[in-house]
Amino acid sequence: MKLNSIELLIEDKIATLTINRPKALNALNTEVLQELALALNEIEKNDNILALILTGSGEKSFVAGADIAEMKDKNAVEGQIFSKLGNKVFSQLENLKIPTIAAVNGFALGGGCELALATDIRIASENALFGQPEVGLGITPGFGGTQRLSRAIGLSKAKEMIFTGRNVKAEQALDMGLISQIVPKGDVLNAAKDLASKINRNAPYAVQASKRAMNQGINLDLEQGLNLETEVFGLCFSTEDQKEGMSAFIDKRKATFLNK
Ligand code: DAK
Repeated sequence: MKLNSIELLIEDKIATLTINRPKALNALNTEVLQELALALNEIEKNDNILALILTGSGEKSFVAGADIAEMKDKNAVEGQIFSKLGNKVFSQLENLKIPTIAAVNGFALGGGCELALATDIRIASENALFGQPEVGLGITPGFGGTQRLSRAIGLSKAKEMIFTGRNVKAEQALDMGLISQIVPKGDVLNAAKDLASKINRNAPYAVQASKRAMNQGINLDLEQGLNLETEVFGLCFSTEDQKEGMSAFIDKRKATFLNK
């Protein structure tokens, strides 16, 4: 697969996708979105990949939003095509069966904040800056920000961020629950790899089934959510990993799970 604006590295069962347009602070243009779709297709097909990390190249920016230079002159039809592509990629990322981590290494503005919100876990370097500045550009957040930000940090805080367009530093983002960890500048990719490795020590099916239950459950009422949990819990008992995990506990040894 030939990629121009992003890089895909697969190492130790962890895929790392790096958005690589440092001159434009890794802004999302059509090519980046198309290549992300291609790379996600490859990752979906590869059962040996157990976790995905998403980051931006350089130490200044994760993703400084959708590419304003490209968007500026779009007409309504072109805007819709761009929107469809973006929403498809972001949903594909959100619905990936493996756990995903955003390693936010600087600006995460507009579409960049929304991209991070489409991952499961966000960790950030101390220089990271989050924001949804779209209303200042005369548009609404268009890659899920009006929906995923409030689910992540609550409606009132999300409204304050989106209505004001103000940026939020890493410390505040941690307080708000937008991210789960801050690390020194330059360390965020390694921290994300450590986190992915910790996750990958566990039974892959159980991790992935937990993700499915949580992602689907958040849109269900409690009773339906608990029914879903019962279903995925039951299915675990048809896996080798459940037998191995519980036998290892009884035998006082470390479990060796399949697919590792
Ligand atoms: N798009 C294109 N180029 C960008 C960019 C962006 N979002 N952000 C930065 N750049 C480019 C700059 O133009 C500059 O290019 P040159 O002039 O060197 O050619 C280069 O990156 C370095 O930027 P600066 O010189 O501005 O660097 P500073 O350190 O001074 O400032 C900054 C960094 C991140 C604070 C500043 O660049 C900035 O405010 N950037 C824009 C941030 C922003 O507003 N982001 C939100 C974009 S709107 C849609 C769905 C979703 C969206 C839209 C539509 N549909 C449903 C259709 C999403 C919208 C957005 O994300």
